[in-house]
Amino acid sequence: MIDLYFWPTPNGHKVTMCLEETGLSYRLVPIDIDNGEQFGPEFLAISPNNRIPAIVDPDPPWGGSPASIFESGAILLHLAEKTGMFLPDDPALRMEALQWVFWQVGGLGPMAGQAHHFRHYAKEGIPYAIERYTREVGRLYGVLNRRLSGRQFIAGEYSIADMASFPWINRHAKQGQDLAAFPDLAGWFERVMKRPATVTAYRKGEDVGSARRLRMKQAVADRDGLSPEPWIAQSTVAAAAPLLGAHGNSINRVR
Ligand SMILES: N[C@@H](CCC(=O)N[C@@H](CS)C(=O)NCC(=O)O)C(=O)O
Repeated sequence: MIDLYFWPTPNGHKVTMCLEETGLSYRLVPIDIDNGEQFGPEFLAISPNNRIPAIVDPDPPWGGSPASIFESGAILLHLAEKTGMFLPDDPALRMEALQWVFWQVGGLGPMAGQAHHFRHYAKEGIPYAIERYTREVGRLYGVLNRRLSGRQFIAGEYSIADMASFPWINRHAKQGQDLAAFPDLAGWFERVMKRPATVTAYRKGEDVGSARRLRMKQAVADRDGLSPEPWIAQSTVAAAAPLLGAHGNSINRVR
């Protein structure tokens, strides 16, 4: 069974989407990036960049001992190669799909992440940065919109290129984008959103985040002597308590 080190963020959702589509069995290992768990030494051994997602595949196609893999694009490629699914066999089409995976991890993801940061998390509002990243994300949406003109999916058949981009486009409002301005992108967005694997992936992912957030909230309330929240089992509160104050929040966090 594959272990996915996960938090419900766009880069995390890419991998649950792919795992659900392929039918591989997997287990979610929560890494709460809002509370610094990405900086723990055990996770660093798996993900040298201290970021989710990362996987441990106990049975890599090349044999030998379990393989840890970080970077969402590399993980998607690994899962596609392992299963022979979601990457075209034809070499020219395969290269088309890969170009769009690289476009996402090198362009759309980082720019949208900066837009999230400056629009919602920066300690002070910096109009230049907000304008710069919102405009650049809008330009990238235009690029994807053109690519999708006359196509159902980014590389013809549904592929890891679609799984890479969807979770970022899913946060369009947070990036100050209106999908109505990008009709072909909007049509694609609806098609991907309705896939059963997408629905399941998001449900499982959000469950992880909300369960952990509730435990943390209760643990803080307990520590500070506030009234307990009765719907949370006390055993789960105890399990969350050691996490408190471990690392604090990361100001530069990208999600
Ligand atoms: N290039 C990386 C980016 C991964 C990334 O930025 N992950 C975010 C969540 S979406 C994270 O772990 N942030 C933690 C932090 O900033 O400390 C990938 O595609 O996997």
